[in-house]
Amino acid sequence: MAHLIPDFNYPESQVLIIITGGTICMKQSEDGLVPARNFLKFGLAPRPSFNDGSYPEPLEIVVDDNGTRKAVQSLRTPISAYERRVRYAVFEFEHLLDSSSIDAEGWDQIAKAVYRNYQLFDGFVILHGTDSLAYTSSALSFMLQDLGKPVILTGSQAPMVQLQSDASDNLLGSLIIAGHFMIPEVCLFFNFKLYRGNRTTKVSADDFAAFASPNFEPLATITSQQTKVNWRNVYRSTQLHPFSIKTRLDTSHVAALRIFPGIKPQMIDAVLRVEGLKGLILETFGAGNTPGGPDSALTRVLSEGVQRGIVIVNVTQCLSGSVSPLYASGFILSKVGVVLGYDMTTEAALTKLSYLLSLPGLTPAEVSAQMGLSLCGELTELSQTQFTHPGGALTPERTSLTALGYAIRDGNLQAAKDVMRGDGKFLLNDADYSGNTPLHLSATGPNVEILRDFLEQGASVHLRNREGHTPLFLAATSGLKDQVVLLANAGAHLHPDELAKPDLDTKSEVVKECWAVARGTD
Ligand code: ASN
Repeated sequence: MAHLIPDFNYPESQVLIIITGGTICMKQSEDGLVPARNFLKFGLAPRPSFNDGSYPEPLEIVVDDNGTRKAVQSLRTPISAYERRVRYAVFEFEHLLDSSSIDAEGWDQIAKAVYRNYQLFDGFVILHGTDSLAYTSSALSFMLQDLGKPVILTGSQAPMVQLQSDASDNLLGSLIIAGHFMIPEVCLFFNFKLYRGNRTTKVSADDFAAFASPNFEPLATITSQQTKVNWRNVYRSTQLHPFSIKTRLDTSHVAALRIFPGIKPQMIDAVLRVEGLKGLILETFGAGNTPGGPDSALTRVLSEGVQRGIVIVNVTQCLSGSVSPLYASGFILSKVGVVLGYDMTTEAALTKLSYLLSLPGLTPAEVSAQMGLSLCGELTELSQTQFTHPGGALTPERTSLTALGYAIRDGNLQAAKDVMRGDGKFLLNDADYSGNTPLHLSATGPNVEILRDFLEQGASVHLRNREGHTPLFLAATSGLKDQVVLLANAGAHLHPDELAKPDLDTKSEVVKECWAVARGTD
């Protein structure tokens, strides 16, 4: 596996922990377990694995839409197996929740907290109850768009303050991954496994192995001291857009219904006739089957619902596998306009439908079409017999990186492409001995098209080299305006440490101009 973070002298990373509630931060009360405030004080500061005792300076976080900043206490972990410390601060929801009460408004609060603080932190960990964790993880995967940094949701089955608990392992694992690995996805970490958030489902009410991702293998696994990242499967946005959020999912006009032997068509009809209903997730048997045939009352009810403009999505009630028009009973559903949800979980299908229904101007036919496509890795499209990604490749070869260095220096796009797509491929986000990734190298190269090519393959704009510099910083200090503009448009920003540097001492007008663009003051 690639040494994404070589083991020397990297700058410490900064992670924001957003606390929404859940068992992890709960304490016993007369009425049972309830979330308690000041988790940093009672849950983290007293534990050596979360606090190396250095008590660093407070960190600034943004707390509201007006950009109000507040300095809050930060802590540092001891040095990790990758010779790096993770420094973190905590942002606690004003009203902490048992996650069974979370709704679209709560999802908005999380998305906004990430958005406001996006440029200040390298990664985000969200503490959340387990009950609706798979729903929230799925929802956020659609809401956080063109994400370039890790957002990891976690929680626990037992409170942090309980003697035997999974809380410490889950939080520490999340913090380490968010602080070390540039996995730009909404993920769920539990019981030593990192999953793609929109592939998860809660499978146990009390076991520490509470979550599974039945149709998609974990993105990473922690085994003793090692974190093994399955880089091939990491999803990267290949759109050159900066990070943005979409809020206000429409959860008020959707429903989910599970088929069972003997279900009455009138029951389904009653749900389909609920005032204002726009979408229904239908959990069917096996590979997508319902009772009755083409002429059955049940098929008629579904067909009429579709004709009235309701988007009905077929997902399986099995834990794993995909729906398909394999059997006559499933085939007829597709024929009357019920959408195949392939191998989506109910959680992903429901939140995706809520997301699509909240977009202005989409017709039911357009929503249906999108439901059958993968928007951010939530389903396996039929053509994807094997998920591959241009960034995922074979074992890294330093020789390839050297060859790439020459191609970039010479501005030879074809040669750069040949190296990237040739046999001796390395990971797109791999780094040389100075910690420079292909994007760092191309940010200062003469041919901006090479930079564009790497960005279009999903290269991360946020990785920093050993000196703590981003590709944007290198391009700006080199006075390469095209490169600076392209990187900024692709979501790059200067790291707070780069912004904090004393004002640039240069006579070069073009460097000054580049700095203005990079700082966002242009
Ligand atoms: N009821 C809790 C919650 O979802 C369960 C948990 O976190 N383990 O908030």
